[in-house]
Amino acid sequence: MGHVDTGATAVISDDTRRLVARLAAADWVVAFTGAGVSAESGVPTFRGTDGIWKKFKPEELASMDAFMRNPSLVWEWYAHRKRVIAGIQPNPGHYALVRMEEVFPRFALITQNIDNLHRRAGSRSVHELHGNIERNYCVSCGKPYGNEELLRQSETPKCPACGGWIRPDVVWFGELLPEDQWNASVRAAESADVFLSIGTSNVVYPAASLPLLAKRRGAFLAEINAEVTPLTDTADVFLQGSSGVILPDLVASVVAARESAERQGTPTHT
Ligand code: BJW
Ligand code: ZN
Repeated sequence: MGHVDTGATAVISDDTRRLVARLAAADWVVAFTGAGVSAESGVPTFRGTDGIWKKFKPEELASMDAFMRNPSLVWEWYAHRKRVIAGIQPNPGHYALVRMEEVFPRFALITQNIDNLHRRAGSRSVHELHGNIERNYCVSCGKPYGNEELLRQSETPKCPACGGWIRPDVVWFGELLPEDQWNASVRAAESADVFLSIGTSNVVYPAASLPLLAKRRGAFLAEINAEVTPLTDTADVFLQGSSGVILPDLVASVVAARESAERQGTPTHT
């Protein structure tokens, strides 16, 4: 356990060494992210000691039933989070994942996060499993809406076209994940040489089945998290700590290892 310490007395764990070696030789890498990756930007996580669901019950806010029962309560909660997210910035963990996209011949980023910070950081191959808080749509006619026009008004927005309620374009409990994003994520998980599960509690399905699928299909499974999760025992390596610290160090080590392999004429993928 532990992460790469780049200080004078570098302590590199066995798990980190094994992961760097796998990534140095990898062709197809998948990163699967959760709320922990955005925590260092100031986006609260869902579960755990500082999680937002210590204060709010998910079934009272993150479901269609909850929304139809009390649209203004649910909209207000999202409007608040939309404003918070608009005011914060990606952190070094997000930028390290942008770098990974440049380093590996094939790379996909699968995220459960709705905050759009991966795209804002510059990642391009992003599959969003749980939607995006910057988008909204009418529950009656499906018409899409951006945030700007809706956040200017104080009341719960209704669709000018048909009068239906407008909701955030996020996936609530009991709802299906966007089919195209899900299918692309399954294909990536099935193909990955290395699958990185980063900053997710791995308890929300079907997303949490992706690391297991990847491992079953032969991927080397690495977990990076501040705490142990239900996935930890299954993972081939576990790097415990903050993604904003571990990921930049990891990318730097992998880039160095790939460059050195190239200089020595060693093929980087097997
Ligand atoms: C750090 C760190 C740092 C902190 N560095 N690490 C039994 C009953 C009812 C339902 C079900 C059931 N069993 C299964 C279900 C289905 C349900 C489900 O899985 N429920 C479980 C919770 C039990 N799933 C669904 O309903 C899904 N749909 C579905 O299954 O459709 C089929 C179906 C159709 C009809 C009927 C039934 C089924 C949809 C799931 C949608 C999830 N949506 C949310 C809300 C999005 C909108 C919003 O934000 O408001 O998505 S829930 C919430 O959890 C959000 C997240 O994407 C998701 C995952 O959370 P994540 O990212 O893992 O965050 P945390 O907070 O849990 O963890 C953070 C981690 O980071 C921790 O481990 C920390 O240690 C770590 N960390 N700082 C590194 N700096
Ligand atoms: Zn409408």
